[in-house]
Amino acid sequence: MDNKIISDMFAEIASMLSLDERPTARFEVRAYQKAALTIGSMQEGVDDIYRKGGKAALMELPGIGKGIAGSIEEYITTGHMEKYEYLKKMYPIDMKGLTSIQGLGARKAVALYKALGVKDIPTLKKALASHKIGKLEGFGEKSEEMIHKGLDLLQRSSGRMLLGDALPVAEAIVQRLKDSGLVDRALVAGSARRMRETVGDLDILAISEKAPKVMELFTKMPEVESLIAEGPTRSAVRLKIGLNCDLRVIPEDGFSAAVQYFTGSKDHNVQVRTISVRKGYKLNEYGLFNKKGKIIPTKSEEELYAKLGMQWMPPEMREARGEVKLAQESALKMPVELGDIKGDMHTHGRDSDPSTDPLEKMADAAMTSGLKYFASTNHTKSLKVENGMNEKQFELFFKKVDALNKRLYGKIRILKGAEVDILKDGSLDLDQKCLKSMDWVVGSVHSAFNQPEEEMTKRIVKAIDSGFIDVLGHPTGREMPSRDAYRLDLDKVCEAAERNRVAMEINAQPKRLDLNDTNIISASKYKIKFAIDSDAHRTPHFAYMRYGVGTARRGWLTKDRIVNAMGLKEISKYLEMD
Ligand code: DGT
Ligand code: CA
Ligand code: CA
Ligand code: ZN
Repeated sequence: MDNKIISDMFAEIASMLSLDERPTARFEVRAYQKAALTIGSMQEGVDDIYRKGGKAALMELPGIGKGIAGSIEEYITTGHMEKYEYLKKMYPIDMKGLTSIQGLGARKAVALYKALGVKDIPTLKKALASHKIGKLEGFGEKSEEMIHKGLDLLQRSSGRMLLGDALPVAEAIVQRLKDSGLVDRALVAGSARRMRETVGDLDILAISEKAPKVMELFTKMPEVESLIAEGPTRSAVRLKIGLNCDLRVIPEDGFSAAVQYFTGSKDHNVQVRTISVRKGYKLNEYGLFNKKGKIIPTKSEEELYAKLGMQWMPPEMREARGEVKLAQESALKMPVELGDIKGDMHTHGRDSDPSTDPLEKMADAAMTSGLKYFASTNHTKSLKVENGMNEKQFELFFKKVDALNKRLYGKIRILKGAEVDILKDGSLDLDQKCLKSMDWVVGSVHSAFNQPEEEMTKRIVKAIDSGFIDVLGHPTGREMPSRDAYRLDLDKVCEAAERNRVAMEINAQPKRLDLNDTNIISASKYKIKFAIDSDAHRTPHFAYMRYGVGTARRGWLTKDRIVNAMGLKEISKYLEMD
């Protein structure tokens, strides 16, 4: 669907044309603004409309005349838009980015470009740092300060936060609302409910007969830094953690529809709405309505989806990746759940790293989390920062594990393992005898992240082909927000994993979530299993498992694909097959 791209281009054309002094330009500006609005808010793709009815069908849309329809046609058929490119040559600047700053319009943006070479937000920052803007004609100190403030605001509000930082706060707020006794129901919706790896803001929904009291409680909570807006049914606050949070109080009849709507994603909603229209309903954030506009109460999301002839699906799957069609055909398989997880295949302990918790404590915490087994996988000698262990140290450590296993027999089982470094050349950081003595080996890259794609791929494939590793740890190596994934041919790696019966990890650390959802979808085409691991370095980290499970669910993985969803008996058999 090209709507967003075309709508953005039209908006940019309008702002560039607004610099034209001729009176006729004013009409053109209005026309492009209107077209941008029309296309930006349409449900159907302009490309679909064009394919069905040609240029004539485009001209039937409100505010689209012959000239603009021609531009749309040009873009759909050639991928170019001459008018846009012509104007862009005159004003080679990021008009959309710059004019999204409060206090900076198209005219001023061009003036800054001509005087100081400001092209985009980074160059604007430089100009601000050198205090040159205030001295320009038509700007002044006040204007410079306004632009500065506008930029700060934009950057603060466009920042996304890790799910692992945001979700616990959202849940604490929901708990606070419930504890107050003022609400009948409350829940977190939006991207946090879909377990997206980062969230832009929090969306909380509640049912209450005492909306004003709920709003008062919400806007005065200790988590709040400042009030953005307060209304009878909706309030918005800035939280101290640096995230905005919305609360909506909704009547009971419309609650399921509101939960469905505000859970999103937007693209999923657009598809669901199309289905509701075909069924003769109207669906929006206020409810499900029949043709006469009468609300059809639904008690749950399940009932709502059922009315539309669809299976209910977990929020994590609602990303418009084909789930809607499958749900209509009742062909959707339910993904793995946190409750399916019986073990954890990647954990650390004090025997290697003094800053982590001792093995006994890790075992206690694993039991408390309901696990039946976990692999203790300390780092190996090359990883000096984590006090990686050598062969001798592993041998001694495993005696300790044996003793502890005896004591804990029937309660929990500790698997003997390591997180062995995959060295630069693809060799492993421990000798074969040591590796053979283990139940479970995680192989991970912790160095030379900048290798070219081919070299990194060969390195990892070599490690997998060695036959000594059981799972590839955090396969792409990213750490949000600072370190991107290394360059890697994931298909080649998955092929190697398939031929060696090596699993791929879904590392559940909130800053990793590696593999991520889209990687998982690609990787799941191969006949491989996945291990969802907390990578716990301390006892509280076992709780990270939920983020890994959320990510696996976003990648549509069913329980049978997950190594650590096996019970102890089953996994013991699986490990013996080596
Ligand atoms: P975020 O906050 O950027 O991490 O992502 P979301 O998904 O939480 O998005 P947000 O907070 O803007 O809106 C919450 C949900 O509300 C979104 O997932 C779907 C629904 N929604 C928002 N805007 C629209 C819209 O224009 N059309 C439709 N159909 N749904 C929308
Ligand atoms: Ca949100
Ligand atoms: Ca929101
Ligand atoms: Zn690691």
